[in-house]
Amino acid sequence: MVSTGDKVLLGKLSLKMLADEFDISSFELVTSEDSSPRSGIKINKDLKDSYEESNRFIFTDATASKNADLMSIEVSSGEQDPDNPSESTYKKYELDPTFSKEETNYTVTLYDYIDTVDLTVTPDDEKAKMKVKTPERTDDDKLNGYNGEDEGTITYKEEDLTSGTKYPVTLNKLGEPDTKITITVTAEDGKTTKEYTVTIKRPYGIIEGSIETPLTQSTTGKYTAEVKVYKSTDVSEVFDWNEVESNGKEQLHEQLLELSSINYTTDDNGNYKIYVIPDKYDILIDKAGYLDLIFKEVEVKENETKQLDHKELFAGDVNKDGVVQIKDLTALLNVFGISSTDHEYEIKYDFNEDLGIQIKDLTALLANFEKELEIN
Ligand SMILES: [Ca+2]
Ligand SMILES: [Ca+2]
Repeated sequence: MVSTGDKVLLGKLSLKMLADEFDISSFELVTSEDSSPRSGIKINKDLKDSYEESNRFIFTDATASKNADLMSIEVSSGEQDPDNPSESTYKKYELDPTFSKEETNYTVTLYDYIDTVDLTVTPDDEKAKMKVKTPERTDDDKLNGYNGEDEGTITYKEEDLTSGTKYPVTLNKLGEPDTKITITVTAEDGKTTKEYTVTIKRPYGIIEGSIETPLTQSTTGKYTAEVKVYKSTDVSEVFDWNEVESNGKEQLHEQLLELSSINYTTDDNGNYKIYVIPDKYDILIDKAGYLDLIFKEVEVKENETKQLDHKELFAGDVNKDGVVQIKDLTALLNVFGISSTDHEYEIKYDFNEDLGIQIKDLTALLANFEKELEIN
């Protein structure tokens, strides 16, 4: 209602909002704070209140915020231990580029042997809602929908993301495509959205090789062994390869088993193909009853395949001290003639894996007598 000071009705003022994203029901007339002369026009807001002190009115937009920005994205692993900082396993990974609200695409390059990272995201407006999409894995830990070639077929799961709370993301394995994380922010208005992506890259190289154990050829038809991969820096903290020759190899097997390693088993044909983070590695090929085979200081570069020589494994080192000797012979003779049903039977005596410990095993041991483990 627009009227003069003495309450003569001049007319009605109606306002129409042309943009539909405003909720007009929550609009309000607010007097301006500048000291313009009085207009002499009084506007009745309702029966009790009226405006007449100002010549200007402002509509306030009391509708929901359109802010769909993020305030921070953090990718980390491990836990912080505030009571004991030295015990903290927490590690924060750098985003490239550094976070800013305007930049929506980030990359993290990860050089750690970990399976998951934590994603902690905070929206700029606490009333905004967030969802996160991450690659889906199958029950047998495969990248769902991935056929080994086309990344477009990978399926993603979407879940709500809570502000400032760690969200665990299972990483794609070394050799698999990059892990793509998409965060969708929906502003308070429920309409304005913004998408941020974080791509986690895991540089890798490949160690490939093969072994054979001719003794098992005619029995199981398989060549299998354990392949243990050690970081050379971890090994060098315990011993120096240059001193192994002079200091003896008796303890080598035990020392290596005490260190943390990445463990694989060859396929039935003795082949192995291992995805590793670019670094220098020592590799132990271990088969019960057989002499160890070692490749030391194998340097693996990004996107390169390090091909290790095809090797035969030699039977007879029952006690795993790096040489086939009288100790192994004595151990074998102690169980000579038994079969796999006997409680004393162990595969380490049964070099040809035919489930009996007999002349074939003894012959193999004697054929390799005084042979030593091989370091390449
Ligand atoms: Ca031995
Ligand atoms: Ca046998």
